[in-house]
Amino acid sequence: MRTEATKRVAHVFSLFDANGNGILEADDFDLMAGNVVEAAPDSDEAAKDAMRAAFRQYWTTLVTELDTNDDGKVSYEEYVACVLSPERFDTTIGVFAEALAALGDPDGDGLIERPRFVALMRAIGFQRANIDALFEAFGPSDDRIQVATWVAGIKDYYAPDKAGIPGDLLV
Ligand SMILES: [Ca+2]
Ligand SMILES: [Ca+2]
Ligand SMILES: [Ca+2]
Repeated sequence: MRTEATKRVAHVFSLFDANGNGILEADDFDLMAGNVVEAAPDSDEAAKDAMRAAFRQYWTTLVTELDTNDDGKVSYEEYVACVLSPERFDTTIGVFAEALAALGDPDGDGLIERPRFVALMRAIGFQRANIDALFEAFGPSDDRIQVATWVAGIKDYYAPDKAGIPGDLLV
């Protein structure tokens, strides 16, 4: 596992601990899903439902795969031990990436304007300056990025063997 990859997933742990008690639990994901959906007022209900479902699946996968002491919560130690195992997380991360990017593209033209991207990433909790740096790294054209670029970027973010990728700008 690359140091950069560990830093990336550690950062996500701190953001996904939405209620800030140092441990991941179902409440965190409900809270986060609510914040993210709220940041996409123009999206239709189907896209919002898909996002909520993706957060639920994310949590279910985490608690199923990582809750080694079986207390229904995921500590940082449990999390970091194997969140970067691609065979366990590829599908869930893929669903999550597609749902998030789709939420940023309410008109379905395959492009995401910067304000929508910023709003969603702010809702997750990333820093504004880092979000802008990431957007630039995605090579925007006319201040818009491709949905597919963002999906690929999210998947790369969780890849244990990747370093020097746009996602490192978020950490
Ligand atoms: Ca928590
Ligand atoms: Ca646990
Ligand atoms: Ca669009």
